[in-house]
Amino acid sequence: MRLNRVRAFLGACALGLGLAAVVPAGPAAAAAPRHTIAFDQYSMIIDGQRTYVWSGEMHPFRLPSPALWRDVLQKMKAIGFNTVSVYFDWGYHSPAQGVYDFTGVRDMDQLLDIADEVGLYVIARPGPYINAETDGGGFPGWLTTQAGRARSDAADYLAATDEWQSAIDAIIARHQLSNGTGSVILYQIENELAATGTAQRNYLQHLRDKARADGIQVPIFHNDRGRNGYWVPASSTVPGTVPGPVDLYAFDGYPGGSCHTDGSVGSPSNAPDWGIQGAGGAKGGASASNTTPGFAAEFGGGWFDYWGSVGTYPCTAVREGPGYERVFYGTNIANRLTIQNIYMVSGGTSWGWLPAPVVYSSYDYGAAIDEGRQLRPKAQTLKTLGYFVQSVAPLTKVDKGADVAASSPAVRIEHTVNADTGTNFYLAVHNPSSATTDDSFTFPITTADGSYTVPLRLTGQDAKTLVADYDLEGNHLVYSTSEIETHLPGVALLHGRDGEAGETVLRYPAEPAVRFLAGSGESAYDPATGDLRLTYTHHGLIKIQITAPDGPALTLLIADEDTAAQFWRVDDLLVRGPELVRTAKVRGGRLALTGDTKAAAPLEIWGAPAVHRVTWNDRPVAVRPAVGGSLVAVRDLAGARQITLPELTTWRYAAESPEATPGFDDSGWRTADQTVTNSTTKPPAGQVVLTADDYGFHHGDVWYRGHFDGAAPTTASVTWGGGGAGLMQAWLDGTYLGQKVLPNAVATPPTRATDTFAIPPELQVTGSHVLSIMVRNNGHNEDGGVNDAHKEGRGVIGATFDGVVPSSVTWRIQGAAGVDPVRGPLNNGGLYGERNGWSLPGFKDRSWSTRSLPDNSAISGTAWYRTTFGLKIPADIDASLGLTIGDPAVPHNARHYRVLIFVNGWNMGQYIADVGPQHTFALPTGVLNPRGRNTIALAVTSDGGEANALETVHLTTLGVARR
Ligand code: IPT
Repeated sequence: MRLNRVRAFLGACALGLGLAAVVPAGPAAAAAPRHTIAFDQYSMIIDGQRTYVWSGEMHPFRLPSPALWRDVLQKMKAIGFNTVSVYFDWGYHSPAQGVYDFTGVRDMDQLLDIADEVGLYVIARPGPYINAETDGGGFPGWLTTQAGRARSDAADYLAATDEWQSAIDAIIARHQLSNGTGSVILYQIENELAATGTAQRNYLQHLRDKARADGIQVPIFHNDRGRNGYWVPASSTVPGTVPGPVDLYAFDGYPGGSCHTDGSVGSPSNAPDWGIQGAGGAKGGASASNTTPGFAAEFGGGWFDYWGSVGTYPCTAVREGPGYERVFYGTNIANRLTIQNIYMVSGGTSWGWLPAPVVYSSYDYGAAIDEGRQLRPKAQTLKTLGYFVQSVAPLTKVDKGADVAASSPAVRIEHTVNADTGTNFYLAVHNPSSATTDDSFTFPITTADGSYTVPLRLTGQDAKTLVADYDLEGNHLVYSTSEIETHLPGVALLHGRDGEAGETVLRYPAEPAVRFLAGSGESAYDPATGDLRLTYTHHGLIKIQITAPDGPALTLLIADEDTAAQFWRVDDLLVRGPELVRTAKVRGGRLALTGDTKAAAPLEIWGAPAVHRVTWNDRPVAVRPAVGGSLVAVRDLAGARQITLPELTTWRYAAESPEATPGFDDSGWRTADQTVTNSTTKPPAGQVVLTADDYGFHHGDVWYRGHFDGAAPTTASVTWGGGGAGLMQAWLDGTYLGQKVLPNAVATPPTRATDTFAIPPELQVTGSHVLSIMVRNNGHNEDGGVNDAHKEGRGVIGATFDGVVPSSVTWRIQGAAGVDPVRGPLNNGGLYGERNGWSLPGFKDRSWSTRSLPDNSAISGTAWYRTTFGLKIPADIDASLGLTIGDPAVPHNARHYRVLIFVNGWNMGQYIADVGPQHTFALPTGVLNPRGRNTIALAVTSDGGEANALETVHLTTLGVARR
């Protein structure tokens, strides 16, 4: 077997197909431990070991707090992932062509160090195009001004991507597993490039060549938008696919459905067979490449939510919850997708001006780890699946097994077999998989051990993977109707649904001693076959000690789902009790555990026979040995104390928008003087270019002042681009004309419009005039369609007076005053307050008036509210806090105002009262100082009057844990 693989590997290399086995060259490499990364049609093979790559997506740019990267990555590891998939967002690092910033929250070296330290492999996805519901799909603002078609082989575009790759590849290359200096195992070029012409082929080849030239040695892949067979390695012989310059083929899919923005929920969908169970069958052709592992580069772990929604995240977390995970991920496992990345596992926040027009600030995604970094119930199901795929090695090399028919047509069995070990896997799922009926049935199992008829039940949205003919820590498992969660020498953890019957059959040459240490059940030994049959009902924890005359002892732990959720597999240990176990270090008989508690929790440890002293978060824990080989803490671990948060009662207040007044001095602003733009939205004939990006103002708010002499018009029509739920406000000669908002609540929201302001008769006089316009740019479009959609103009595109282009208007433009060196290019736009430091913690606001909230009137335009408060969260408490504006029970109300939320200067999101749905904004520790002073500055942009004033504002607790 091994010989074959090596031969295949050399053959592929000779063909230049780049099966990556990596031998670093040069003197520096000599010291580093070398690792090999290879693959075949079954799985990745890392250091000669077949590896199930069980990956979750998280975005460092959506969590502006490096200390919390460790928190989230440890949580991912704890819930069973061995890999994290990471997009890198070009625009997040590049405020201007040639300028790249990887400092502070943008320090990707640090992120990759932490991933390695935590023990996660990394799938690096640097784009250049990422989509990801980010501004411009990850393209920097300055890229909108290029002439050449993006995502093609246009020379100016490739020069730009070269810049980005040079910068990001230098970092990624340092962290490759192959060098022994990190844990990056895979590298993605582009994302969902669904155009397949020559320009795109050249482009992909260019990206690949550049990556290799930059020292990227790990296998390279692309993520196909659906399993279309676009960009498949040349080694594959599946007909109808498009070859590309990649080593692996990968695709994405979101077949689970999400909750609807109006609050309705569709019925469950069916899980597709996107691998060896599907059409194409045993050859593996159904994965669209028959020489590389089944690879879902993104598979739905939730879905994003839209401006104007009722707020779908809590609903999506349930719809794509435990049942969905078992049915859909289970089906993928049965289809031999041995590289599976769940998008998202920790969604985070699209803070600042990161959101693409389709999304608001929260990118919670209904994911397993919520935006406040708390584990949702679905994380526990992921844990059972993640531990399973990593514990049961034969899963990494399966073929489609013989057809198996269940006794009920309401159930379908997907059968796979590992030919080397003889291990059989049976996925039992409803037929169709969307069905949720209560079905009890049997199905036949035939393995080297003989033939059995196995009883099973499926009720609700559910699926189970049973294992037969398997070496369970030196004990031979004939089959079990409980699912395997994990095992280590001396102990195995199985699980099943509470109240459902289970049976586990093990085989021994002579009758073993069987003791139920906890829970109840029956045991029967058949000397004719050697079968030991254990029968029981899943409930709580059943502990069975099996001692065979010769052979290793085994403690079987059989848990219901709630009990299974209490277990943590950390390296070679199994720990039960705490809310979370992060790390375990054994040294000289001492075991140091770290983790979290919420309520007081018991602690039991398996797999540490030589340990006699235990610490929990560096504090000693008294333990005693228990029957069954575990250690048990004598007293419960302490839980978290409750915390109290200050009321935000006193606010300082100042109005701004002086740009609206005729006498405002705009002499320092840019004069609009360009006559050519590469935006897809050209100005009307006879008008200068006005689009903000052409003048270097890429994010947030931008002001325009149009000066003209003569008669004032009766109407002014403005074509403008504002992204999702964008806003425009206008004044003539200091008089407020009103505001316009782009409509929302549809999957592809309009991102530009032409709107007309009627000029009040009293302003229609002859003289010198100034038309002041403020446009809020809620993001550049993504470029999913490869049609330069990100180049749609932002700000004012064109203006006509009484239907014609006015002959002599001098336009001046002002956006952000510069780039915040700490908070980065996406933190600020061009509000007067932002340009003058009002968003910053150090700003002196003592001369401002005081206000209390809710306020009872608002100006038209923007006013700021600032407050300072202290926090005294104890050092051993991880308090996840948020800021809530208005009534969270009402997704949107009739108030026409919106708020930019600056916390210690960080722009943590935008509240839009009449669009919604978000009321609560996560404030990550690091942005927030848990033990010191904090400043909140709210920029409130309102239509004015009593009805459009700021509502209540308070701090909220999103989760409290002790660690
Ligand atoms: C796919 C993208 O690859 C990813 O970047 C993100 O946008 C995700 O979906 C949705 O959150 S796009 C695909 C579903 C068409």
